[in-house]
Amino acid sequence: MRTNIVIVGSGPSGLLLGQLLGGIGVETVILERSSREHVLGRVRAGVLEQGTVELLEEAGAAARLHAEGLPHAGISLAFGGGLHRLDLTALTGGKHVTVYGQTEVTHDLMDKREAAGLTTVYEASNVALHGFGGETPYVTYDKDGVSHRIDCDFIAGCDGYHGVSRKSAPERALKTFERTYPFGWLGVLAEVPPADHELVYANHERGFALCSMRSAHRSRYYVQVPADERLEAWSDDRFWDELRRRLPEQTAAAVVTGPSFEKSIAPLRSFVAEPLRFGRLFLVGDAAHIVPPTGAKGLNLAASDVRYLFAALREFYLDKSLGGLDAYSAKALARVWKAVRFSWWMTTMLHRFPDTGEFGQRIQEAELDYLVHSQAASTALAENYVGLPY
Ligand code: FAS
Ligand code: PHB
Repeated sequence: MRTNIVIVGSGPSGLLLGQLLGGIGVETVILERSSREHVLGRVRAGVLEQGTVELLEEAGAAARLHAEGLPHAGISLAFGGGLHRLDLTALTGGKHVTVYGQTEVTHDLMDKREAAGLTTVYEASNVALHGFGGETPYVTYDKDGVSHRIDCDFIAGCDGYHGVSRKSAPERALKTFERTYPFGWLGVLAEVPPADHELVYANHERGFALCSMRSAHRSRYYVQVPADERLEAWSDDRFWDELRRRLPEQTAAAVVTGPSFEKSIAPLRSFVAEPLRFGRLFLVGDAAHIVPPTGAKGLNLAASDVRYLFAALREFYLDKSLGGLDAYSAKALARVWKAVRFSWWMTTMLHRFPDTGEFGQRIQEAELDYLVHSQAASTALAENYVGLPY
């Protein structure tokens, strides 16, 4: 078999890249190791930057997003018993974010791909990348006990942190940067109305908490837990009690509790791999970088990489120029590192660190107090949160 581009991974980055390329007549095959149902069963991101929405519009996959997504003009920071709203739209000259679950983005992109008759091979095992250091790369994989080979022009590694693509890069050519955090996020989904009409990020001496949502009837909440915490230790009652302890009184009183239908613990880490290109292999999204979800950047950074790589591939196929592909890694990484910094800063400002002590708690509260009363500091947070220019 032959195609223009083999995309490894059917997450948001692989699907979005495939949809955009399909729109300009560039053929792709997506190889996904899990089943379609497993991919759709994941609960992850919830906040889309305007640039991500625009890319989904360009891919023709934004109809449901505009019908069901929730435009948000602000967020609130809770600390010292008070609640402080940041008017993102006023601070950024009119920008906003859209609350729309990653699961829905993935579903919409899968539907578009299937409607276009584009090929995705689910439950593809033993995916292996070959020849990407030269001009004739190819990918092999097994499906239902049969081995297959796909020859292609390029390989897009959209297979996440645990994927095969980054691990296929020549070790001497790859540099990685990492910081792990001594805590994780315990998240629940419940069919209950949200406690606030916008997101609430809470700093509390017991630990961080986040009030988010998926719709006016479905809430997404998180509390910080130790990195080695066991999910079995958390009944719904314990979760709701701990969440309300970490929120200001008026917000806690507005929390509507109910049975969770999803409960999971996500570890937090900052990770970047450089460069993002190895000959005819390109790394995209979580395959190349991971951010703590505090800044709501993970999914949006995946879309950012897709925007740069799509523009470069369009230049190659339509203008026969390699310039965009040569510039992809540096361009994408420049924006990645700014989002990695912002996510690290939000995480260090809002979470309880084991060794931070009373002094550290006071410093965090002082930084938050300065932030919500300084136009300059609030603007800096707002312009990063809604998404920096590309
Ligand atoms: P993904 O990991 O989504 O997709 C990679 C795909 O490749 C997967 O379908 C995988 O099955 C497949 N794959 C892996 N190895 C393969 C192989 N060898 N062969 C073939 N296929 C292979 N971001 C936020 O902004 N906010 C959040 O709250 C948030 N919460 C998160 C919670 C968790 C538990 C995790 C893991 C991530 C979270 N993220 C969050 C980040 C997340 O949204 C990612 O940024 C986003 O999924 C990135 O998309 P992709 O790059 O497509 O990678
Ligand atoms: C979510 O709704 O899952 C969410 C929102 C904002 C974040 C992280 C997660 O910063």
